[in-house]
Amino acid sequence: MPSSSTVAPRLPGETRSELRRAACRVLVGNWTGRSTVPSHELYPHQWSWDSAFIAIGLRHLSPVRAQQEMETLLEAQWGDGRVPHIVFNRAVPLDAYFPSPDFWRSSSAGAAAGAPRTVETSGVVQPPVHALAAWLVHSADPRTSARRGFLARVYPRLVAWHRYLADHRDLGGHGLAAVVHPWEPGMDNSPCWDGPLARIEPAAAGSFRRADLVHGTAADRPTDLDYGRYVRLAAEYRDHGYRDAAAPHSFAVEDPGFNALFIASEYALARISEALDGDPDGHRQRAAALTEALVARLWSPEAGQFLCRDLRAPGPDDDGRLVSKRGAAGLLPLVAPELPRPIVESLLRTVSGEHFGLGTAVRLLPSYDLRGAAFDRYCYWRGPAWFNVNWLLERGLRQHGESARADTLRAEVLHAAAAGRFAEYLDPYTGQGHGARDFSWTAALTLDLLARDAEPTATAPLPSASAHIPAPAPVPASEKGP
Ligand code: 9WN
Repeated sequence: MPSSSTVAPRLPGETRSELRRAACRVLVGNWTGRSTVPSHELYPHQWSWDSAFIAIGLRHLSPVRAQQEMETLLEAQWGDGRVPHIVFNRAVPLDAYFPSPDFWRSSSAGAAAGAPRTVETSGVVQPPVHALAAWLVHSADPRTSARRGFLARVYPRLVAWHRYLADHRDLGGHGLAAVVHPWEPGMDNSPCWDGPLARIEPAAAGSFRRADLVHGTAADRPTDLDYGRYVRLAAEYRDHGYRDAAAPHSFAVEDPGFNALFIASEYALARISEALDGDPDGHRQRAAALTEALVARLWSPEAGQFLCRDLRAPGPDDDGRLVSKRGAAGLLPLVAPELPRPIVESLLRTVSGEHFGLGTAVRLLPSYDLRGAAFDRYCYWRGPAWFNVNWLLERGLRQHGESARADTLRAEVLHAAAAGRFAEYLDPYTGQGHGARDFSWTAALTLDLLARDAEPTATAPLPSASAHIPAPAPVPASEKGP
């Protein structure tokens, strides 16, 4: 186990360039022509927040491809502004992933909500990390971005996306966006959803066929009972035309991770609007109001972190109840720049305290409370460490002046990515990889962290980083930018 004073070694130059080549190879291999699959076997379509993280890495390989990644996703935006969590590739057989397009039936069932006619999508959403990604993609190569009119094209779509969240998803009425399905916060199987999900009658076991168990280890994946509930909720939304005003939304939760990314992205919209000679003030005001609502609704001084609010839990004032379970999403508000300093300090203590143990018990932030009864080091979002969460934490630490801790975390993430063949997630205690390998956001965020400058000096032995590293296939010169 690491001690709190451990400084992860900086990868030597040779290993860094091998790792970079390997990460590029994954992204090139997972590119399908207009976007990137998270993993060819397990997730053979385009996913919303995956694409944002992927674009953040792709910008170092091909700024044009990174722009395309974002634009392909945004082309599938619905008329009401929602950005769907999956954009289906029609060339992929229906049984390759469940729920497939014939379950969602977006173009017909979602017509009243403005679902596109020419592409099939899911009807739920994922965390709004897109404006942040778009800004970072632009910043990687502003000249090519300007020449291609990238920001001018994506800005109105991103504004409409945020407006959808503000207008249709403020189910609690206090300014935060609520998620209406465990797939929406991106952390599908978190123990934080166990309570809200327990009230949902599952769809009959024989009424659907899962595809994930063909590729994933069953013990690592959500149970059939949970899947039954996921299916029930999605079908209920679909059968109400995906209209938020009409749907009962039997699951409705204010999630701190989702709203923290909303805040970070609203600040990114301010930067984008400035770059387009617009007025950023409205975005800054919305970001500040969201931050205030996040603190007022979800901060728990006793827990020293943010918690989810279950809007459907019976409570005295009809305002739901905070869920007492500690998910890593409750630390992600560190990405919000204007968080009050005492809250930042409390979060920093929680990150390395007994519940998350970063730098003391584990090297990467686990997805769930190490001390929680539901903690499981292998099971989907019930304990394993995920690269996107750690990338966000690294950013949050740096933003709040914790550069030494951020440097250490960055080095640990790079080591883990190298040792685990770009695994989807890791056992937080041993660093052993689980889930899919050659996972796109792991490779992309590796590229992004490699692209930053300073790293701490080497003090410990290196993992074998280069064992799985063939040369990447080339990206055509036309996609590389000037
Ligand atoms: C459902 C694609 C997605 C990620 C999610 C992750 C997992 C899907 C699933 O894979 O969710 O959206 O089938 O389990 O939980 O965060 O975006 O990588």
